[in-house]
Amino acid sequence: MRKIHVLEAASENGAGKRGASLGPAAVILEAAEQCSEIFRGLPWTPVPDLNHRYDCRTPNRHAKNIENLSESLEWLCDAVQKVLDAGEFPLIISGDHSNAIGAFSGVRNHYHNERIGIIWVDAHYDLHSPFTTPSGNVHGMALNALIGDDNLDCQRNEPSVETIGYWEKLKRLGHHQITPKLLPSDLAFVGVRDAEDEECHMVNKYGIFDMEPDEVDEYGIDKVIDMALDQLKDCDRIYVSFDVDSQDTSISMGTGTPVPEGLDYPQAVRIFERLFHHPKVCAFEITEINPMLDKDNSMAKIVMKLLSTVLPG
Ligand SMILES: [Mn+2]
Repeated sequence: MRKIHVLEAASENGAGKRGASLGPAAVILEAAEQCSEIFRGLPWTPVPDLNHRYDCRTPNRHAKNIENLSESLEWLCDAVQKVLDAGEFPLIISGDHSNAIGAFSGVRNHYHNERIGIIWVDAHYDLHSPFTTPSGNVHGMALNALIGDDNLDCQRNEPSVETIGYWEKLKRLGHHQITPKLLPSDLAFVGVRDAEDEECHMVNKYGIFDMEPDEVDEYGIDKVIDMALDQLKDCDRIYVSFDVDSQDTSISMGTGTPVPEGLDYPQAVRIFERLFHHPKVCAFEITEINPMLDKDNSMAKIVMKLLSTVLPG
């Protein structure tokens, strides 16, 4: 049994709405409320963030608050690497999805000679760049930063020199400033159903593995997981990122960008059961829980139930 180390990464500088920084706290609160034992005895490390510097008048309107992210995600990168260096398994409970840039960079630092893929369970592709984003929210750019393709075929914005400088720094996070960090062939999407044309262009250009919720219903979740693992069969390691908005809005609205017709609860359970302890999976992220947008902390309750299926206690 691997030794799990929880990293609380509360940065929400990449989100369009406030409150995702409270997601990790909402999960802790729920564990206490339920007298749950699942976190008892697990090392739990909070990672510093720069949420106090969030500025709604950020000068970087095509990558809002990237000036904070390019700095704070270095701490998460280092934290993930240290956990892996210690032989432990990082369970990252993060604020918004831009944290994946820091976390994956830390995985890349540790496994520097290995091929690392990603299973991205989400309602969104998060493949925008400052050159294509309609919102300027960096949580919608996480995978673009890792793939390192600015998607200039679909350029619609003229980011400032300052913004481009920070963006390049984010793409080069980690040792040796490596970019790209991820091959598009080593990425598998599950659950995406809310995408913009610019992102679809990249998915089509690279032929990225992509299973929408209706296809998950059609094939069955186990078959979809088999197919995703087969797509990543040449990878030595796999990073799993579970955005809670992959789930249907009937489960909870406690997330920044809820989208109807998502994954159902049994499908989410299978994703945890099949992937959390999979020998190739080297880190697992849960993200975008926003109790400010929730009722009765229901999303954190769902996350607790999902974690209970894979953590002892
Ligand atoms: Mn999402």
